Formats: sequence, structure tokens, C-alpha cells
Amino acid sequence: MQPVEQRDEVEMLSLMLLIRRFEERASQQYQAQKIGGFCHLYIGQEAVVTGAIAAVRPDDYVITAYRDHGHALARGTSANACMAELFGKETGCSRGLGGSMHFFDKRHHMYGGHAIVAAHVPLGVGLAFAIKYRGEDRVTLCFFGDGAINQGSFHEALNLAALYRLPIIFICENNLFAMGTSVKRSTSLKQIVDRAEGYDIPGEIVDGMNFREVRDKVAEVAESIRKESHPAFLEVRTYRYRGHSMSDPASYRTKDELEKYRLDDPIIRLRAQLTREGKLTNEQFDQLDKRAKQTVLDAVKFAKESPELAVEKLYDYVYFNGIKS
Ligand SMILES: Cc1ncc(C[n+]2csc(CCOP(=O)(O)OP(=O)(O)O)c2C)c(N)n1
Repeated sequence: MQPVEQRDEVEMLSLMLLIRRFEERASQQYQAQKIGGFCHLYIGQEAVVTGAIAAVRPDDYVITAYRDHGHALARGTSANACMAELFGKETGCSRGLGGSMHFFDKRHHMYGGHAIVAAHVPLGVGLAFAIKYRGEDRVTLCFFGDGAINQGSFHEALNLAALYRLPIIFICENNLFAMGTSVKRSTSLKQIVDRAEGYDIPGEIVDGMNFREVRDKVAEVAESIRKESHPAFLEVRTYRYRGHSMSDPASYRTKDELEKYRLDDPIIRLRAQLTREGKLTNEQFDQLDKRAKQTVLDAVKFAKESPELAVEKLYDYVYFNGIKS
């Protein structure tokens, strides 16, 4: 199977636009009360998942926390299945039973969407263990937030991954806040990446607002892991423009701080790079954006028209044998 890293950068820009427009529309539909429960938006962080996924193969494994819409879209789950999941419909990627925090798509090797902070990090290590056990050359991408790094399960997972030299890239999406708590107030280290050193895992800091930097770093690490299995850690520095969830006014940070990151927007950056290099015109960009907006509008229509899961099917998908795929 071809590494996705060969994929066109214009296509990747278009994916970032899809994620951005998807999140904006989800926000609007949430406010219109079409979406219930929690809803955490990924706006501002698009280059992290797009860059990482662009650097690996479609058969590599991906697992993440609850801010997961972008991860599923980047992995290849359709906007229809993602939006329908938010609407709690049977056509959703988790049959409407998971909602925003529990997107899942086995076909695309997207193993969630997990709500409990850091609880999925050992699951990611389990995926990596399975790869090594079967003698495969896949890699697991395990994404989590800066809020996860002080949880016990995180430490246990890193220790085991290092001990067994498992093929996993721990990708910390450091957006500076865990809910309203600044990382400076929750973490004793000056740099999150230093956590990895404690487990003898190689780690690096990456600019998460720069698609190319994320892609190139993940590609380099993945290549090394495929040659000889080992874990790696990337602290990817990024920023979320919106509050923690839809109900958070984000009053714990200043407008100036937000503005500073908006000016460093990952979509604007990649667009500027491609334009400068003569690979993209303004008209082409507008076309991509128009297409992304239309895909998302179609997804809302699809979600609205999709059926609710029948009550008698409520337990069909709880255990593995009940999954009809
Ligand atoms: C074990 C646990 N404790 C507390 C919570 C409540 N909670 C939900 S999100 C969150 C913050 C996590 O922040 P981070 O890991 O940095 O991810 P981000 O929201 O920045 O993507 C907390 C404390 C939880 N879900 N699980």
C-alpha cells in the first residue's frame, strides 16, 4: 500500500478546509439544538492530524481522545457518517450511539474517539502490541491532549511501550489548555516532550501550525519505526480557537493571544506556501473552499434525513458479535 505522504499537498489543504468547514457547521447545528451532548471543536488544530495522517499508510492505526472529528475525516470517514453521528442517527460512524466524542471507523483503522482523558493511551499501546505480535510493519498514531500527560494511565502506557519497543508514535497535541487550565499551571515540566525522556523514548517538538513540518517529522519517525520497531514521542504545539467545548466561553485567555494564533492559521500558511510556489491560484483555493462547504451542507442534509436507531436495536452494537459491518 502506498504511503499517503505521496499525496498531493493541494489535496491535503482541501482536507484541512473540509475539517474547518465541518466544525463550523457542527457548531451552528449544535446551537440550533440539532446536536446533543458534548461537542469539542478542532478548529485551529487541523494541520496536526492532516500532517500526521498524510505521512502514514491507510492501514496504520489511529486512536485519539474526544476532540476527534478531524481525525475521522482525515482518516477517510465520510462527512456524511461524521455529521450523522453528531445528529445521533443510525447512519453515523458509530451508529449514532457514540456521538461527538466516540467516532469509530474500523474500516479506516480509526479506533476512536475516547472521552476519558488518557484512558485511550494504553489502548493505543495495545494496538501497537498487536502490530508487533503479528510481525507487521504498521505504525500506531496515538493522539492526546496536554491534559493527558499527568494521568497514571499515560505513564504506565509509555513505560510498557518503551519496555516492549512497540511501534507507536505518541502525538501530544499541546494546545496550551486542558479545559480552562493552562498547561503552565498543571505540569511541572517546562517542556512536555521531556516526559518522554523519563521513559527513554525519543521525543521532539513540532510546530503544529505548519502542515509540512508535522508531515515531514511524522514521516521520518514512521520510517524509522518500520525499520526497527520502537516508540516515539512528538509534542506538537498548536492552538484551539474555540472554547474547550460548545459551552465554554474561553474567558481564561486574552483576545490578543487568540489573535496571535489566528494570524498563524495553518490553512492560511499552507495556502500561502502553495501560492508562492505557483502550485495554487486564488481561484483554485476558492473552488476547494466551495467544495468543502458544499460537502458539509450535503452532510447536514444527509444527517437530518437519516433515521434514528430503532429502540429494539439499542443493544445490537454493544458487543463485537453484534456488529454488522
Ligand atoms: C479522567 C478524566 N478526568 C477529567 C475529565 C474531564 N475532562 C474532560 S476534557 C478535560 C481536559 C483535557 O484536556 P486535554 O487533554 O489537553 O485535551 P484538549 O481538550 O485540549 O483537546 C478534562 C479534565 C475526563 N474526561 N476524564
